[in-house]
Amino acid sequence: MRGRFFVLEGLDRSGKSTQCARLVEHLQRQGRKAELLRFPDRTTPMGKMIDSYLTSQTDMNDQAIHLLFSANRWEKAASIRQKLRDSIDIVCDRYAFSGIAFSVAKGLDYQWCKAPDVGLPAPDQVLFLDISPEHAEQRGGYGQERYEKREMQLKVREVFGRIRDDMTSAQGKWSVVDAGQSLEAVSLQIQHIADQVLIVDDDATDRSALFS
Ligand code: DGP
Repeated sequence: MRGRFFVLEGLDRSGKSTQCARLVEHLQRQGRKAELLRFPDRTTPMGKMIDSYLTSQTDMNDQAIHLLFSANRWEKAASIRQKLRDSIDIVCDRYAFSGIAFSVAKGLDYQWCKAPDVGLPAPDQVLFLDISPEHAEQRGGYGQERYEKREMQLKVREVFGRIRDDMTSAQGKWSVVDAGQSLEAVSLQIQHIADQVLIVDDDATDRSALFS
């Protein structure tokens, strides 16, 4: 049976990375093959350019960096599809939804931002870890990276709301998890949602291409 593709999205410091690791462990405890993936993948040549941008070592035009983030996901598209075919579950820390949210928050057009990611492997389930920017900040504060500022995070959260509406009307699978709860409570909620995805008959739906 095909592996399942889970995407965790949310604001900076919403707990995505911790919860991704926990979900991988949860799937593995059930005897499944599960792997963690994260975007941006800063290890590839394109990822290194993204890293340099995020740490403000280089500047780039908003459109150019948007396309670079998308290209960084396309670099992995074939390998994601192959792993899913090989019955490997993928738990992905950010995906195209972050791509849209951050660029639209900077003022770019929504449809323009969506276009480069059309056709990427579509997740079976998106888990959006929702937290207010104020609450996120209390978790040790933001670091030095470019987008880690409250005004930006507020706008990003707003765009994520628009994406959620968009996905829901397109029958995409998008669940909102209250990330302000305890670590354990968030994990349990995520595991519950993931378990529902595992029992759905895989052939019933075709989720192979994003936004199409
Ligand atoms: P992370 O490694 O998850 O902390 O992400 C680094 C930063 O990059 C974070 O502020 C969110 C932002 N980001 C992630 N994906 C994208 C994307 O596709 N486009 C843009 N513009 N920003 C992104």
